[in-house]
Amino acid sequence: MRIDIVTVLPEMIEGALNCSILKRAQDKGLVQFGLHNLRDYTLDKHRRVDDYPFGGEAGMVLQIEPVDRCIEHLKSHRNYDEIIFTTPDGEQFTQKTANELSLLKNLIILCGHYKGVDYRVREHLITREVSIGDFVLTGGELAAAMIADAVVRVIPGVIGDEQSALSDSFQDNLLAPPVYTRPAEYKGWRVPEVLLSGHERKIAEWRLEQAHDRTKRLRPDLMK
Ligand code: 6GU
Repeated sequence: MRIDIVTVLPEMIEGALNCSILKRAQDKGLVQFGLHNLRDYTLDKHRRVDDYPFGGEAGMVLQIEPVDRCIEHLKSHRNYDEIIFTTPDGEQFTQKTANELSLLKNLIILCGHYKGVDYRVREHLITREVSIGDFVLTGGELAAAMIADAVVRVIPGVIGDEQSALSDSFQDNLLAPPVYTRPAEYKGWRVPEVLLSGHERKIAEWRLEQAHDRTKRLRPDLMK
């Protein structure tokens, strides 16, 4: 899979893509990232990519020209399955969205800008608008990094079989059960005995029961 991210702040995203599991996924050839600075696509001699809004509101608006030129440039190299725009008024990004997007071959994520982008970008250039929750970020960069992370980690082979992404919280609408590691006792706080028993069936039952209990208590909305 290939993910191209278009942004005015590539440095805000770069670190997130180039460490740990996402780094290994790139090294294994399971994903390829492209980071594109919008300023490289403007014809403006001062490399400006935003301007005052028509109608006189506060704040600056990202112009359509650099966005269009960048997307056209990318499209001249590949066919894209989806061109996503990150914005707080988009559809809610969920595990289901991540699973769906992980099946695509080529994806563009265009990062939103604090005061918005020229609406013609949204009307004509993008195919899907995504929000990561009901709160507002300074820009879409952290959202884009988060989407890339959630999408890439469910690509088969990115995470080892033992810690399969299929046992994640939310994959089956259940929160994950608690996990523990050595020592079995610390300051008198003990690990649940069943986990030390070696009894596989009982352990599986315990985990499922814990998943149900935690979901009912913490996220009853998922149980419906
Ligand atoms: Cl995708 N962008 C911004 N700027 N804020 C957000 C968001 C996205 N999702 C939630 N808040």
